[in-house]
Amino acid sequence: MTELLEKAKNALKHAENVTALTGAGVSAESGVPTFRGSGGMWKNFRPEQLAAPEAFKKDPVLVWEWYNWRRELIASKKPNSGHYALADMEKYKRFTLITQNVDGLHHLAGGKNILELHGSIWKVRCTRCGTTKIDRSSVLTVPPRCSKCNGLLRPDVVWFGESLDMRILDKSIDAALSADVFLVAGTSGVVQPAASLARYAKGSGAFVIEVNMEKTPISIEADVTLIGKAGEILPMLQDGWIEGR
Ligand code: BV8
Ligand code: ZN
Repeated sequence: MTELLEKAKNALKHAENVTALTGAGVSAESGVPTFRGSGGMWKNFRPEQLAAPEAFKKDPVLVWEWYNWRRELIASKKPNSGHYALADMEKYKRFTLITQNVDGLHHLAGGKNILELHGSIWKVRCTRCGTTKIDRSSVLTVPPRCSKCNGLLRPDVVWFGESLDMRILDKSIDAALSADVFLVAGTSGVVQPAASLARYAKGSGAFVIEVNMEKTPISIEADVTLIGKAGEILPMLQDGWIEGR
């Protein structure tokens, strides 16, 4: 591992543009269950069954009960050393953080240049008038109604089968294509189009570093795959980008 770690740190030391892509694994050590890990189940439902427009149409109360369960759980969690290490990188590099996570923990850790590819659990959107607002209360009345038009509110996240916000996706692709180092942490590399960003970065000459507890479909693009916890490995990488100051 140390040889791979040194290789990764060296790449970070000489990089000017660094782009990171994170997934649920980066929040795991904060106590937020991952999507496909064992803790991701809720009342025998898999996330993919509830994070979908059809599920919301069929039973908005059930979907809102799931989101309230997640909001309440996440509201009690704090960023971990992996979040803080990534937030720190912004001080030394031209850095863009792309996250698939909707938990807001990268912001809480002090990150500024963050692209929330799949939206935020702390934002709600009216299904009738489209008004969006940030609401950080840990539990919402079910189902929540719009203060403007009394329309049904939904979580302002991207569900399976829904297209992403093209402005955010375009910025993410640009950040992948312009990266000297592309750092992928805590994602199973299953969900598209997020998982393809590593291939775009690789294709345009980036050095790709993967941090995960296991190999993933992204590992084939990685120059270095560091197996271990993001909360432990990302701080080890940190002196790579500080040395390069
Ligand atoms: C789209 C927001 C097209 C909601 C999420 C059929 C029909 C339609 C689309 C598709 C289809 N087939 C495939 C698709 C594409 C689909 C998709 O990718 N499906 C997958 C399941 C195959 N994608 C979509 O639908 C996307 N939209 O394609 O639109 C389109 C275009 C035009 C018009 C209409 C449609 C939208 C995808 C977004 C879905 N929303 N979340 C919410 O959160 O409530 S995705 C969800 O998965 C989360 O965002 C999560 O972050 C994300 C990815 O999962 P991971 O983050 O990777 O988490 P996971 O649990 O999988 O893995 C955790 C990893 O961490 C593991 O590798 C583990 O080893 C590691 N780990 C654990 N602990 C640690 C660790 N690593 C380090 N340290 C640790 N301590
Ligand atoms: Zn409304």
